[in-house]
Amino acid sequence: MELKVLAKAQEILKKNEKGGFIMPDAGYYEGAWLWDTGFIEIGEAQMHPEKAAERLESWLSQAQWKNGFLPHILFFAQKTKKYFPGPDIWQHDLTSGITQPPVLGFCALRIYESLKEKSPQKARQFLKAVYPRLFKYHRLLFEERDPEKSGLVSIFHPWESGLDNSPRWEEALSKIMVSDNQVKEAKNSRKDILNKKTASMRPTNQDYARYLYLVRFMAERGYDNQKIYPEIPFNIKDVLFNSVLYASNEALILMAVEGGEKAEEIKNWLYRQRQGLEGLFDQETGLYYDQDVKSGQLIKRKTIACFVPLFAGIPSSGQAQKMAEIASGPEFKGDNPLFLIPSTARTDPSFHPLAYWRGPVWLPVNWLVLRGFERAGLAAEDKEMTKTLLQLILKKGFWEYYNPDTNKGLGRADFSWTASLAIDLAKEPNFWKKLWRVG
Ligand code: 2M8
Repeated sequence: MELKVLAKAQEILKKNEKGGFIMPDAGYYEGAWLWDTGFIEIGEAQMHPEKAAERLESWLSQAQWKNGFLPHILFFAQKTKKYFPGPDIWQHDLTSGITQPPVLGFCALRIYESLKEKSPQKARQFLKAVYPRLFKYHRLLFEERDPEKSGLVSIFHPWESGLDNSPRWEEALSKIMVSDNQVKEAKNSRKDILNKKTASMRPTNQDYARYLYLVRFMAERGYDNQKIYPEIPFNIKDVLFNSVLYASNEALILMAVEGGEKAEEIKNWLYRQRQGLEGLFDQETGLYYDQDVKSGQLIKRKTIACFVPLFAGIPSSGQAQKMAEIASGPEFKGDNPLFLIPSTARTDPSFHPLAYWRGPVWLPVNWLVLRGFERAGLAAEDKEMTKTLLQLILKKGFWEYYNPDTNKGLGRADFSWTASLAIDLAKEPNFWKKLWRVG
């Protein structure tokens, strides 16, 4: 099984290569996305560590803004053929103006460790190139996206969460009023609407009108976080984003130690973060939720994001055990013989098995939870999910997402992060356990 997965996965990653990067897929996404790149290079690190190191270095040096910010897309050209919104909307050279879940810290550590086995000198050079960039990005997040020093950084756009049309964002978005003309404009701009089969699964034109409203809100303020933070209608402490940032900070500490750097500032972030994340736990339901900065309330919608604090080692062992029971119970796994976690709970009023992040199973977030089970010492759940995810991919192919009832592949075929994370699962490395020793 392992060899078959590895061969096909590598074929896909090769096919999706362009301009020195690996795109999410070869057909629609015309650029290199932040968290896709992170997940892609985690798999690549295990096959071609030198290339993975080169690509991450080059992505960081081309995408990073002067102030340290890392945008969520580095485009290949000033004009996109199909993908919307392209650089003309973002108004920031070849990049977008928002970020994405900060997975690059633990991705860089993964590459560093593989490279060290092959060439310690190259590994040191890689560390020297990427560590300061990642540190600067994290510092910016803590200084400008958490001015109140809660230990939790804010996101300003649903796309920053990576789980674009998650029901978690419904209420905050409903407060943004958009006119019929704005909805029409969104409709006319979206070429993916031409592909009827996929378009019906993706966010609606109404959603897009609001997404564009938020982009313009930020662009008009020159992407100045100080101006945006107090005014933007969408200001959320996202539980997945912050858990991933925690794990990337742990990775930065390991890298700092390797490179002889001081890690005090990062340790302080971790201390504050742990308190912030613990505050997102809801006793009644046994899960972790996002917090809306405007209302101060937890957004109690059950989605896969509720489980991601496991990846950061935040839940106590009792909490983790209960979370595993919820994940494998009727609300999430349901009757599916495979242990897969849908993006949204089956009991949520907005659950739909075909609707993008409102139900379908996505590999990267399942991977975060599975590694979270591993971290919590829940070996049975970890093993079972690894087995079923590989079975799913072998039987159905490397899709962007899957129907949680029928397991049918959906969205775009031959998707890069599905391929690269399949490599990580098939090789069953002990690598991640090493990361967990810090914290
Ligand atoms: C999807 O998001 C982009 C916007 O960033 C889109 O729909 O146009 C999401 O699935 C996101 O998580 C992912 O990084 C991106 C590329 O795969 O596509």
